[in-house]
Amino acid sequence: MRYAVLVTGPAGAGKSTFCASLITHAQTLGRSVHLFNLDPAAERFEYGPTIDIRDLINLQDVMEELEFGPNGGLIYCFEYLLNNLDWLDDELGSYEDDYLIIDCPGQIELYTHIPLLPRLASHLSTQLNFRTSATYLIDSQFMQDKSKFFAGVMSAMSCMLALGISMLCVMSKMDLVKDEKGRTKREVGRYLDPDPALLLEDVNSSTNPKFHALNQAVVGLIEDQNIVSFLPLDVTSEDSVNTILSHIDNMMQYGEDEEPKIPKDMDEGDFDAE
Ligand SMILES: Nc1nc2c(ncn2[C@@H]2O[C@H](COP(=O)(O)OP(=O)(O)OP(=O)(O)O)[C@@H](O)[C@H]2O)c(=O)[nH]1
Ligand SMILES: [Mg+2]
Repeated sequence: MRYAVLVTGPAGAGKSTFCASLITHAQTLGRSVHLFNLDPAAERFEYGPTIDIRDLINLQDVMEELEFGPNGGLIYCFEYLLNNLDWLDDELGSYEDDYLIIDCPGQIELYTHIPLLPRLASHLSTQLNFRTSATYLIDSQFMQDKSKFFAGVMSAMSCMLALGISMLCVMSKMDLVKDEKGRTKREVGRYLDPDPALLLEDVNSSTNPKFHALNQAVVGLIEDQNIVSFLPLDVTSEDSVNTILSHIDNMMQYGEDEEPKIPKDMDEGDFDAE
């Protein structure tokens, strides 16, 4: 079985940093995971990607040669990828097991307005038989007030609907919102798994009464869909990265119908693998 996890989220949310820490952590567990860079504008990586869209097409070239601006150029790069998916198929090869971490670009309109990433996700799952999932990262520093929390939840939802695969919401950079005693600041912590009633009260207190019905509807949506809970991510903590990796594994049922592997120290002997 092959697995792929799309690491998504707005610009600067910490996607590339998270990808690197997932890979480091998986390696300490003796697991083999591969980085797939899907950002044609990426400049450098802590880990060299195994698969890299820049090997197919480079944003700088597109902007120079076709005179596109940065956003039009990005869309061009993605359309080019979607028209040349056999390149991706070749790059992916036909391994029997594989675990890909896909570092996505930060322009969320690529997932929500134009179906570029959704088409890629569906190619991976239907054509290439990957179990595919996503994570959506939101920067904890943006979560310090409720209107931003609302905006964050709505963008996470629209991403999930567009991708149509299971998605884990992650609040990143938790190391930046600790108080002097090392505890998560209350105004951020309460958004990890917020109480809808309190949320409504909070947000109503600062909005024009005209919008209270809308607030109610949004809170209702948040309450009904389980998306509202965010897992805290602190890349400086191995435990935190481990927790998120196990949630991702769980979401894709990683390893559940895997062939039992012969432990390393036994595979040279005369054992029958069955
Ligand atoms: N303190 C802290 N800084 C972080 C963390 N994650 C990312 N950063 C910083 O945030 C900035 C953006 O991080 P990236 O990982 O490049 O974010 P990204 O989502 O990949 O950004 P784009 O690809 O440009 O959309 C960098 O300066 C990182 O060093 C974190 O967990 N804690
Ligand atoms: Mg990045």
